[in-house]
Amino acid sequence: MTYNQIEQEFDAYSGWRERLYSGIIAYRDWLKDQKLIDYQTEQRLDNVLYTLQDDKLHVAFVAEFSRGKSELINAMFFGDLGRRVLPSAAGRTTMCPTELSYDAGSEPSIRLLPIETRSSGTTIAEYKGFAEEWEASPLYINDSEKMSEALHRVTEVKYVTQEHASSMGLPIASEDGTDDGMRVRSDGYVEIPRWRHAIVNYPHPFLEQGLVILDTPGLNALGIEPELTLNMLSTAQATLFVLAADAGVTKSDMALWRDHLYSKESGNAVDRLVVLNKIDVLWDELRDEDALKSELARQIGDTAATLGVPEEQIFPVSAQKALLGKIRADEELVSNSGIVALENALTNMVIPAKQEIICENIRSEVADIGAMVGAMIDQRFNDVNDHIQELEGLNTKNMDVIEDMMDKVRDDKRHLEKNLRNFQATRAIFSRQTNQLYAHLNLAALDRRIAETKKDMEISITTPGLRSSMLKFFRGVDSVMDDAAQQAGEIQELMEGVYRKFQKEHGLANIRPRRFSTNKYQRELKRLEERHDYFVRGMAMVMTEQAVLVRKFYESVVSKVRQIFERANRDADDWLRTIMSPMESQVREHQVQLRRRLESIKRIHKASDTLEDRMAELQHVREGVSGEERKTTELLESVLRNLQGRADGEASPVALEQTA
Ligand SMILES: Nc1nc2c(ncn2[C@@H]2O[C@H](COP(=O)(O)OP(=O)(O)OP(=O)(O)O)[C@@H](O)[C@H]2O)c(=O)[nH]1
Ligand SMILES: [Mg+2]
Repeated sequence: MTYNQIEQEFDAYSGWRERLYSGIIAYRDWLKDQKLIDYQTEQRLDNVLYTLQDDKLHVAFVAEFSRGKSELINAMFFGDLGRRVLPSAAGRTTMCPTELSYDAGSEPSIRLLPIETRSSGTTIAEYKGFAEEWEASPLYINDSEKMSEALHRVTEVKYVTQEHASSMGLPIASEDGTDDGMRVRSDGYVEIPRWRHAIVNYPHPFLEQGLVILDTPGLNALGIEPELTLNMLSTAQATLFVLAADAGVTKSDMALWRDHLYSKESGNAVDRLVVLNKIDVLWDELRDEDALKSELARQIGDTAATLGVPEEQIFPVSAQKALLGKIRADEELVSNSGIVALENALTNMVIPAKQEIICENIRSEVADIGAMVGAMIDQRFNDVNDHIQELEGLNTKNMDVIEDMMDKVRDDKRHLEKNLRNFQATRAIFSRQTNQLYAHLNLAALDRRIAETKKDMEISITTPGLRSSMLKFFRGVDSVMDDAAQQAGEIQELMEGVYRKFQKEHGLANIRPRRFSTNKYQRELKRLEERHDYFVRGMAMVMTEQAVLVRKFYESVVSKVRQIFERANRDADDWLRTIMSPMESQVREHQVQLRRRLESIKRIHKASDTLEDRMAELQHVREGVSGEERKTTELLESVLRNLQGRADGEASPVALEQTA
């Protein structure tokens, strides 16, 4: 087998994920055993584990038709299979966006969504939830003939009338033959893709580890299906834009790049790699090594200048030779194909980006739980130390002193109970404020806003008109989020007051309630707005069937905004459900301690226990808490070590692990 960089990096990445996963399980189980966490906190840790498990890495391939996207995917990911997996041929080949991934829960298969579903106004993401809408065929992975037959279905087309094509929002090619639309045959029928989307469930090692590859057709797919640009490309950890050395950067390549891939906002498209494919064409033309080198350098320079990216971001390769080289295990051919540098660049981009996201998502959660557990342990120390001190003052077995002491503990206990009753009264205010928070995040209200905006949009026929009603919509939802943030702040303050009171009056450890921030939703809304504004501005230039497209596009934005709100609601639920729990477990533990202290003083009082015995026992308890602390710190540190690195701009955790 040929040396495969991607495979190694993926293995390292999976290893890292496994370590993190099992570290968190060990930590959680230990905390449970020691009763250091309550049920809610345990669930928070389970959620962290779930985030880790459900972890996909998206890589998208985008280009005009025939630049070699499918061939490149074959070469990069399936070279070890000894044959071509995705169909790749001259002319338009891939007719529908094709997602390659693996879900162990279902059989290997190819699922196809009929093109007619475009008329329904439902997004591809939503269709994923409805298995019966897709046409599924099994994938016989050990029979290469049957397998390529099945995969060939992504090339299927059908012929319909122009009206029918237009009603589905499919643009028709102009008579001068520009390639932006569906081709009209001499009999007047239009050739359109038979499928809108394909999902291939294929048990390949990379896919098993969570890689999701998106192959797009060079059929103005991005213009036709806004969801691809807005959702799939924007969530991809990397996008490869493919050009062909024999074609150069054509006008339509440029339009694709400018309209869908290049983004001023994110600098010079940092998560994009540009591939200059088919360099073998030059090998044939230019036999002379020097001439070849300078021609390549010239093409790279030109491409970089035209696209506005640094030269280092452009990778000259030959997908065809790379695939051939891998199939034949011809290392020299693989090396000449340039594929290794591209594979390295991709893994260096995708894996750290994914790790960064994972770390970002769980780091603060783990640290937060760690701090809470630390405070619980401190409190255990305090309780036992207080008790030891108490008994140390008892060396004279003065009955009065003992009785005083009992009174004091009893007072403490009563005081705590009273505070608990007062706290119940706070609950009424809490639930009122909670209702207000839910009112801001209310989905029905969002739906009303959506309906209003839609009405606005339907009456505005100009692009600026559309733009302004969409911007108004975004401003509206942003200010709703602001209101929600403010309300959450008030709840937070109320709860902090409660925490402070208990902590101050009962000497409890300083734990603060968890925060609820709307920042991440607002950031997502902002990004959505930017992408979407960019899209609308580009639209007037290229689109003909504006009304249909706006509707489709709009639906995809709306579903995304709705998802953000749904998530905010779920997170708020979670937050409100658990905001009290750290303090409740603190108080519960303190109550138990008070009862224990009272009991032990009573026994000394009744002389059924000697002071020495009690002291020895307490020393033993204290040692127990010390041991508990050591082990807890150890387990937490092992988790945090796996989460470090990326945030401070150091090497990725995977790289750290390898050099260690
Ligand atoms: N010489 C040469 N030909 C290549 C190379 N890569 C792909 N091709 C050829 O280019 C043609 C198009 O390749 P595809 O992989 O189908 O291109 P695509 O970008 O997927 O095209 P669509 O699916 O139609 O959008 C095929 O005939 C390939 O054999 C390469 O590196 N060198
Ligand atoms: Mg293709």
